[in-house]
Amino acid sequence: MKKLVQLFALIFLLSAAILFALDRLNATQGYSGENVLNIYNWGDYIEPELIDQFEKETGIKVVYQTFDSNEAMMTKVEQGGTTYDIAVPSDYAIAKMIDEDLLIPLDQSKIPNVKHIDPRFLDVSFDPGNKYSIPYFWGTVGIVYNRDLIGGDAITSWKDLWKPEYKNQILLADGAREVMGMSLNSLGYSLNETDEAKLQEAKRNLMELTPNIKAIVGDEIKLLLANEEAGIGVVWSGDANEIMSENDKLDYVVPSEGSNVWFDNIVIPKTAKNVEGAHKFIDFMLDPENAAKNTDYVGYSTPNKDALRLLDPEVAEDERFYPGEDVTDKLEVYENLGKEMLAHYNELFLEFKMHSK
Ligand code: SPD
Repeated sequence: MKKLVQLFALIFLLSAAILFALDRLNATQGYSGENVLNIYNWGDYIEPELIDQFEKETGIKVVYQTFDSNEAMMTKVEQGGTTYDIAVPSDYAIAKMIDEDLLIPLDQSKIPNVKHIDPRFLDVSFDPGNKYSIPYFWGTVGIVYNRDLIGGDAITSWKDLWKPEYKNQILLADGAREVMGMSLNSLGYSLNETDEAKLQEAKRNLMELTPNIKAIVGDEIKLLLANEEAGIGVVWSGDANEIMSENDKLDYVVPSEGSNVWFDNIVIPKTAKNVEGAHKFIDFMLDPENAAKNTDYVGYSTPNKDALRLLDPEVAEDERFYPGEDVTDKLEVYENLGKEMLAHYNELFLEFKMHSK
């Protein structure tokens, strides 16, 4: 009898250990199955109530993880350790992921709400025919500045950032394309430059900006600028929009030399386990009411024309965040420069980052 009790105790302990190990595995590798949707999105990039609403409407449980750069996202999707059903890369990253066969072609018949997207955001160069991606948000890269803290003239150009009076005043968004692009544009070059001499010149130019750099940061850039820890930030337009509603001393400008116009689209990675649920999620996010609610919360510019009509006209008509084609035509989209050149941009950016610490 004693042996039997010991045997049961052993079986119990082993089962508990196996259940614990499986739970850990799920936590690190993502849950999978028909009733679960693994979403990989930028930080601060969805209205959380929409996740609850989607779960209630569909009975699908959402497991949500965030990233802070295209590079970090692509590395994780390529490694395949965690299998995501949804990811939200930007333009050049989408082109790269298509090239590397990392995405599933979308079934357009399951996304009827695509009719709400403004046609100017469809059939774009990085994904002709929207075979793999559906627009989520878009925007520009520019400069947000605090009129009181910097005093003097308004900032209008990238070149202004190198002025000695901005010592220790600048926060930069932590992105290789953004920072290298800023430097290239300030020198009058394209932000898709591949000429080595010009890239080295752009790096040296960045090194000269070091005394003015306070920090290179991720999503916390918004809090730091809103709390006036620095007077200037190089940011994505939606982040500027969000903090400008909290601090009326802030303004946003797209620099006169030119800048980047970017598009973040929703895709389904090849390793997805819940392709059906992923299509449901995409269609859900395109519903104009949901897209408007998401836009209100996130602060970024929506490509959804019918959601735009539901927004406060003051928001929808603000040309700083909804510039017309006359402005966006002068801006550049990041091109997919190929694996090696993108790695080179990263290296140059990292060298500058180490130098500016
Ligand atoms: N906090 C959400 C940030 C999303 C920014 N995406 C912009 C990518 C530009 N390449």
